[in-house]
Amino acid sequence: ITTIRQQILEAKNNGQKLLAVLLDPDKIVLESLEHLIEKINQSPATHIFVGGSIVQTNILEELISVLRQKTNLPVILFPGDPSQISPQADAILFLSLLSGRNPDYLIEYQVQAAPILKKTNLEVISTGYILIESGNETAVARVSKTKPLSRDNLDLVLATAQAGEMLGNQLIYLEAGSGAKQPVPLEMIELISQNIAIPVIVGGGIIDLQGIQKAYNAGADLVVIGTAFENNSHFFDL
Ligand code: 1GP
Repeated sequence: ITTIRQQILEAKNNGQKLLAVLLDPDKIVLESLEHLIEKINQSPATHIFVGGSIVQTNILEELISVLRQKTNLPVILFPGDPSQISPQADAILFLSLLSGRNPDYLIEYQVQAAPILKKTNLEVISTGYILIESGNETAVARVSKTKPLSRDNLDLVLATAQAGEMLGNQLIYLEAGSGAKQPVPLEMIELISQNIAIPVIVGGGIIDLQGIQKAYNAGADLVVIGTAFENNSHFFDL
């Protein structure tokens, strides 16, 4: 059996681009979920990410069980903290917030999550998570109490991504933050993707199809769309 990580790596090596729709359990109205999933199934999406900085509601399990029934797309947890683990998903991005210096998001939450994950069959995908300044304060920065890396300091972002790769991260996620004013700069995507061997995920503030294409052209292997689809379920319609 090939793992989701292997599939992402193979797609990268074949030049095939991937697209994830991010569903935030806190923003989903279960009544509208069937419609949303129908739109996702008609879209070019290859993956569904589930998570958010803070998930207060208890609809995570319900959300994933409906996803399981209504779509064949792989469901990947993208958690803000260890409370957002569901054994029903396929995989989890096991994130380390490399741009920050808050030990909770570098190791404490991972220590708390490990024994929980050991009791599930979730595929654990080690992911270096790098928050980039986006022109506004996003929830990730607020909740994690960390500062994003400057948009202009390409050297520091590259060193951070390379350190993540050396630490054994299997993916690097360049994140502008949900609802970012400005997405991750294209030259940054280009520099990072050309100088690490692992796949690069890019998300935050991408609001149109051209934005997705530009990120791909710059070297993103997987693009994440959250807010734009949340605001308009016809986002992917041609
Ligand atoms: C956030 O990268 C994702 O973690 C998606 O961001 O909501 O801005 O699309 P948006």
